[in-house]
Amino acid sequence: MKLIIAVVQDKDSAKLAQNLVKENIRATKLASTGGFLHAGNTTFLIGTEDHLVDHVKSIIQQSCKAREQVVAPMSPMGASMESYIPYPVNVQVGGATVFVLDIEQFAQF
Ligand code: 2BA
Repeated sequence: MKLIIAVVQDKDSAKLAQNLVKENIRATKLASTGGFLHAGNTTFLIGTEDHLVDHVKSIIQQSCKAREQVVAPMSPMGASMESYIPYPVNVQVGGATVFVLDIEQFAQF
């Protein structure tokens, strides 16, 4: 069994949740925040059988798209020095960042 962790943009999370339900794939949604943009995103935890991993990845791929986002300058006063951005920059965010992990044990009580 595998645990798929998918970080997706908030704009895609409703569509992904819907498509997972449609395909009878179980998932948990967590509200999360990107370390770079400090913007809200959504993290899906999806526990699934090994043979369904590629299917789940393709559902994620079809549900999430990349977007350009302009990052406004952040003053050194309002942000920590490591995220200080002196001028507007374009970054491409997403579609989805996906991790696939082995599950040692799975139990439901
Ligand atoms: P953020 O950390 O807010 O990053 C948003 C986008 O900013 C990234 O999109 C990337 O294009 C850019 N970016 C991030 N760090 C950067 C840096 N040090 N310098 C320049 N540009 C940078 P994605 O790569 O599509 O990532 C979207 C979100 O997925 C991330 O939001 C983060 O929440 C998550 N993520 C991405 N890679 C991850 C990783 N290796 N581990 C954990 N979470 C990750």
